[in-house]
Amino acid sequence: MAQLLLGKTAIILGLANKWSIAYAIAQAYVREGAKVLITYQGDRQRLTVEELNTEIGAAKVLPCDVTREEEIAALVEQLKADGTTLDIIVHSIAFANREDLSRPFVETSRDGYLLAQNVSAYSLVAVSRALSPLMTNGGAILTLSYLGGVRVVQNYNVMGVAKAALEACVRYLASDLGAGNIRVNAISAGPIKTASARGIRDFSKVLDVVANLAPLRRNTDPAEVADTAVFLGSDLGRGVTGNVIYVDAGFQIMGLGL
Ligand code: 1JT
Repeated sequence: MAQLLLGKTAIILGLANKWSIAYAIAQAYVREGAKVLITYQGDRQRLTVEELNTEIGAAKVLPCDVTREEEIAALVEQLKADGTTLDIIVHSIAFANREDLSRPFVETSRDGYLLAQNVSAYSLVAVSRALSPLMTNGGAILTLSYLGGVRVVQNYNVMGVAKAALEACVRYLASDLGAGNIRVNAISAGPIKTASARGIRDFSKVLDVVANLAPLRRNTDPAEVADTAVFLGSDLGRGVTGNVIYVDAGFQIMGLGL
């Protein structure tokens, strides 16, 4: 089959380890012929991501902590210096304090709330503002969301509020950037056992409940999230912007299951 991203350059933010959704997306993008750039957060991640890249085959691995404006600016300068233009930006970044994903939501501290918003939602705005000028030929910006942003999902708590903000950011960014033929969308993935999710209380139970109730009677595979990211990043997605596409084995449609 023809490669869907041939001739396109994509930058992928949020690849931390081989369980990262961003890792699956990077692999799918390379498979589809994209030139892939990967960023890592902080010196501690550098070696890990460079080693992972021996399997991925991305063209470049660059530093960028999205909470630091100076690092975002340095990334832009680096890309400009290399004469790089971008077609696709993948934002696959979220963070909240562990205790904020177990205690009742009403207990969320101001610091915990702002941290989740800063890393998980505002970073999309910061990255879009800085990098969209490199999308001289139009482009696609993608982020990852979760159902907890629109429904109450026990324990998702402050991350749910951050995902609600993130999905609203997608709509406002889509409106602003549409004139430059830049599309902005989110993929709302079913729960996936990433390194971040691993430590969460009852996460295995979450996976079991979802697999039992979802129309497809199974959990979500990162590779199928990645294939939707291929679609949205490719010209096949050219009419889609400001949207949230569910890749969740259908779970989101269900009301009650017995
Ligand atoms: C973060 C974490 C963002 C886990 C995340 C996340 N987005 C989805 N998940 C998985 C998840 C987590 C819970 C859940 C359902 C899915 C952990 C680190 C911070 C960022 O509850 C039912 C709690």
